[in-house]
Amino acid sequence: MRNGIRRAGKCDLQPVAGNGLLDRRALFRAGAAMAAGAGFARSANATGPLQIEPWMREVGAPFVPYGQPSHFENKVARIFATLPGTTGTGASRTPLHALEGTITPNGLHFERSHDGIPEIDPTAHQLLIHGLVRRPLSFTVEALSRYPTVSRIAFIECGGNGGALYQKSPVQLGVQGLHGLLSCAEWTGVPLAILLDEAGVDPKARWILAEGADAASMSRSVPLAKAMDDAIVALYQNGERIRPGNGYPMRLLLPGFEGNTNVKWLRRIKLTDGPMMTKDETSKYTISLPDGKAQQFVFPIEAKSVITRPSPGLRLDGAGVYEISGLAWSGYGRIAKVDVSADGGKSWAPALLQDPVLPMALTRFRIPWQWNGGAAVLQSRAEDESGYVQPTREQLIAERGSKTIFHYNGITSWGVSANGELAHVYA
Ligand SMILES: Nc1nc2c(c(=O)[nH]1)N[C@H]1C(S)=C(S)[C@@H](COP(=O)(O)O)O[C@H]1N2
Ligand SMILES: [Mo]
Repeated sequence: MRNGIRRAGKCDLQPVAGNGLLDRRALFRAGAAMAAGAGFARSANATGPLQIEPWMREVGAPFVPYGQPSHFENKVARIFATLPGTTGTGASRTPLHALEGTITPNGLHFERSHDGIPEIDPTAHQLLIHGLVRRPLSFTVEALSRYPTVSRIAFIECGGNGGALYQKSPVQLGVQGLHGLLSCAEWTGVPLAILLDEAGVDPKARWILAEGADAASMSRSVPLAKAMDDAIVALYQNGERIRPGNGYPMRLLLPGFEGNTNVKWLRRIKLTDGPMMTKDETSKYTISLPDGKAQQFVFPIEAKSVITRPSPGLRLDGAGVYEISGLAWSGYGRIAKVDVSADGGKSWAPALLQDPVLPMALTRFRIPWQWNGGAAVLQSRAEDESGYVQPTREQLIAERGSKTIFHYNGITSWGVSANGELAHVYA
């Protein structure tokens, strides 16, 4: 497979599902043997003795204060668009097809901003906690840094991610274009419950309003129960200060809740007795149903998965054994299982889940596949620990209609043609 997709070797393992899916345990048991028999390494006799390469003949580059990836990797980049006539509102998407493991490097974390990225002086920024509390409090970044901190690996997915799959015919994009409003990082900060306890929550409080310091003043209402449970006022992203595009100097992290509620550039939390019905939770982020009604406050992301490799834009280089790999996640907890199909959903085989499998974090899955060089349709189907199973696209649309763009978590299908090319298809 070109473009760096891993290709394993010939092996005589028996298929466990239609169209060539092999036992996931082969990745452990026979992984080395598969590679050894593969013939992808060249014979060392044929390549001759090791040469002194040009880069060994001169002193290497000096140190730099902040490192960047190799320039040979410069195609591994976000893609983005802003709405016509604006500079700020739009999104950049994570190149999921080009990444491995489960953690998104900070420079590739997706960004969704309703009015650009504010340039916030961290020494001037404050977080106000007020409303139904005994005493309103204001925190500087410096003050927050002295509170007990926790770290947590969590995905953030925009509620609009995958929205193109509600359309009648399959939009011809790859996994980055279709599902790239999804990233996962280790977030570090102060549990919001500690700050709310200090302010003294009035027994009448039921919700919080969280507001950002951007020009959009983006704000969302969230049940107090979530704020007291696992919400974090995050200051760090993968060990360094949060990037400007992701909420510097602080953001709200609500593990498993739709991206929009994870308010960036957080400046205000107001405790209230009910939701505030802000523009961001009435005109947007509601699910329009076929009967004209709308579902509001749909918070957790339902279980979802997608195959990242192979996927459109990448290409299979001749019949043989390949590893199918992808990501699964759920806002309701851990991923329990991912099944993969190579025949458009007729038959399924369980994929290997790579450790660690964390609640509300991305989980990597893998399964070996013997491609016979013919047509195939690759799909993945996640199940979370609540027992909820990712629906097919038909099931999702039968239930919800297709008037919305939000919370698409149906199955995605990649069609493979005999020339090894992949395309987004509806199976
Ligand atoms: N203040 C503020 N917070 C915001 C937004 C925004 O525009 N302004 N966008 C929201 C949306 S729609 C999403 S999906 C997530 C995206 O987080 P990220 O940009 O760090 O990936 O941030 C949310 N928080
Ligand atoms: Mo979003």
